[in-house]
Amino acid sequence: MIDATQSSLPVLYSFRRCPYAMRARLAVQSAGIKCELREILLRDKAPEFLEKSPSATVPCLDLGDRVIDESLDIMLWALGENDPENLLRMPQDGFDLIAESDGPFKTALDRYKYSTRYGSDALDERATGAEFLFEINGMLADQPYLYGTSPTLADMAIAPFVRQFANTDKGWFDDQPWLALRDWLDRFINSQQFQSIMQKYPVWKAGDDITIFP
Ligand SMILES: N[C@@H](CCC(=O)N[C@@H](CS)C(=O)NCC(=O)O)C(=O)O
Repeated sequence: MIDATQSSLPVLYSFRRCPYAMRARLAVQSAGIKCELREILLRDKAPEFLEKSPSATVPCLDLGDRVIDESLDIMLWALGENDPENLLRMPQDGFDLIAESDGPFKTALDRYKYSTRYGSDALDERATGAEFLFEINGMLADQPYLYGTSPTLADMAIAPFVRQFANTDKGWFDDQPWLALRDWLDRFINSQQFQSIMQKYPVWKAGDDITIFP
């Protein structure tokens, strides 16, 4: 722990269980960029966070001279600084796949997981989400990661949402004939990278000692 007044590190506003924040932490960790991590409570957001984040969503990275408020942009910035695992070595198609995940798949995921809130038909939404997951399963049929033998930005950007989809009804998810997808997800969840970004941090408030991440 370092005294709050001594830090001039980038500040990463995050929330442990948010899949967008997970992927930002994965990229920042992979790049080895030291940040001050501030754990935000979504139902009681710190005013300092609200001042910085135009969207009032996590993750948000404050670089001092500018703020990056979108998780994918945080990933691209961090890996643009340093990419020792070559996560950016990905075909252009990967960006379309991420857009499909962030768009229609995420919409179906929300309307499946929170069907009461959305007044949606959970099973219809689950079926829509599953179409995307079968597409991914096909990509993984003869290679361990979406674009080959090592993970790329797309694996990191998409897997946190697939994890959330799987956890919505784990019994059903595990019964589906998408063995390659399940194996990919299990490897992601059990990876040292994922385990270490899922450490618990106390909720941040101004004046607290700083938490360095990674
Ligand atoms: N497009 C944003 C979305 C981030 C987002 O929606 N985060 C959620 C948590 S998972 C959030 O902060 N929601 C605000 C709230 O619940 O008040 C990004 O990619 O960073």
